[in-house]
Amino acid sequence: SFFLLTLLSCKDKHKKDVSSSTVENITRPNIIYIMADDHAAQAISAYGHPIGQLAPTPNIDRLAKNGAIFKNNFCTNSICGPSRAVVLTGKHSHINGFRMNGDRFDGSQQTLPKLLKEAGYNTAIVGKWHLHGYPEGFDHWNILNDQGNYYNPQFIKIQDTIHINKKHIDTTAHWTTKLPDTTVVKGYATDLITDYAIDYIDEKKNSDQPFFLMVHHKAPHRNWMPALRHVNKYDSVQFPLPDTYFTKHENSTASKQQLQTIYRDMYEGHDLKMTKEKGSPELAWNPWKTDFERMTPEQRAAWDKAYQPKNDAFHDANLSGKALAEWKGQRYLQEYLSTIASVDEGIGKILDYLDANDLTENTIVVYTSDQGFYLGEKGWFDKRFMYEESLKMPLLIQYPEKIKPGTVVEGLTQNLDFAETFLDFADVDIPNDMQGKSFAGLLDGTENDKDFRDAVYYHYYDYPAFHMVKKMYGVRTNRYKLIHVYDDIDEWELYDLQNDPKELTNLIDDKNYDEIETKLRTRLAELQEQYKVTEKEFEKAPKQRVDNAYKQFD
Ligand code: SGN
Ligand code: CA
Repeated sequence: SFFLLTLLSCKDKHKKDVSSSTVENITRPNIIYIMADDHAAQAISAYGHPIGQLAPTPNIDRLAKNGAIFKNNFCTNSICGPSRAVVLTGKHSHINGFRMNGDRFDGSQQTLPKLLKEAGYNTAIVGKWHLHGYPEGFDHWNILNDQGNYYNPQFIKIQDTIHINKKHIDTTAHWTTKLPDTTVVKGYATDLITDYAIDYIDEKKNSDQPFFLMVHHKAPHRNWMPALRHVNKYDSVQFPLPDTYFTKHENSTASKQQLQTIYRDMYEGHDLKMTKEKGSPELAWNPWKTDFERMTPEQRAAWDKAYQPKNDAFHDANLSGKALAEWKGQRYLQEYLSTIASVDEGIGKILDYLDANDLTENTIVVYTSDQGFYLGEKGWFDKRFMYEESLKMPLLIQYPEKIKPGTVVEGLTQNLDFAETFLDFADVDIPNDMQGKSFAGLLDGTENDKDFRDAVYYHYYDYPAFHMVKKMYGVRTNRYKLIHVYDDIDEWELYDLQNDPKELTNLIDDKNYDEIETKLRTRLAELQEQYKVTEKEFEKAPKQRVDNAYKQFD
């Protein structure tokens, strides 16, 4: 009767008769959605960037080899919680209600896991949640509190809500809420999340129900702490710093006023693991003590042993100015990339497990990141901007039944399309109010890259906040990008990605581009109408808040 109800509620496209429903359910694909946090495409070797070549990710690359790699996949709003909310709902931030980190996700709304569950899937999430409140629509969950920690992190399980429910523990407010010590799990976050994922698959592998599993890593989010087995992994590798590492951002006020420049805004202890002086393990500027203090004495000793020689060598070198800025860029890349090493190993473990258990053929495996990330381009770390490094999300998908090995997708896809695509593959109706569209046709070769989408819409709201990246929205086509930066400034930026892929020359005042600008403005207005963006979305923050935030974060 459960399936009967489900089938009766299906509207059109995929009508099935009841007698075949159980059979259909068995052949529905499992879906494993693996999402890292802040993993830049530049740091995945399959994408071909020089940094990725020096820090290969052979296991993530397996997905490209066995399946598809997406070259033009974009987020709608380059920040953690909002990206996750878009993936869950298939709707832009202003519709799903989660515009910026710190908002509360309305769990009562329609979501991908709920739709899959209704259609007969078993649904689960392990790892980072970061949406405030508890996951809804999942049969099983085991999530990090808030951002989570790399070492001995705290996990909250679906069962824990029963135990600690009366206290109403807000999963995101770990700095104000003390979770019970029983939630601390000894180990390294990436490895634990991988193990939890495999435990879940192991439990479900013989069931008649297909499963949908979201595996959300904390890594490689700031403060980039590698596993102990990787702490010296890239010590002797010189990574190429981008040639824009010292650019001045002449014609972008938002770029000039951001606070995410490696050599100016990173915390020397917390981020770069630099020490106060030679011979001492005591960290330089380390405002959030909890990342290191939670390590066991054994972990901390192993960590210090690995870092001491390289930190002492730094003190001996006595660097300053440009050389110091370059050293910091180098140290940042070493930390960031060695943190990714365990993510890649985890993907390998999951793929091997699927192979060994005959699950590969009928399982969709997705690898992506909640947004892109800066690896020193323009001097930056973090994301938020509508420029390519932060706008682009890596995306690789393997599904032997439907996707030919070595498929390259050039079409303009978005995280807005993920829910629709998975529903499509699962043969479940896609609700009309979802705003993206299934790109399944790009994967099985029935649709053309060029015809898929001509322009993507972007809207970032999180200002004033950490890193002080101003509010902006805009449109990106195959070749051009038009951005409106607003709030305490009112500035337009226009880039020709073909002639200026690094987005260094704002063409907004260039007469030769007047016609292109007009067309882009029209397309932007159309998209805002299509996606139901109203005046409310352009509200400014009170000036006092902006001023205070600059003082707080600088
Ligand atoms: C933390 C980081 C920021 C980062 C935000 C949002 N600082 O506040 O650098 O931009 O998270 O990241 S930290 O020192 O606390 O690590 S997001 O991925 O969750 O959106
Ligand atoms: Ca993120």
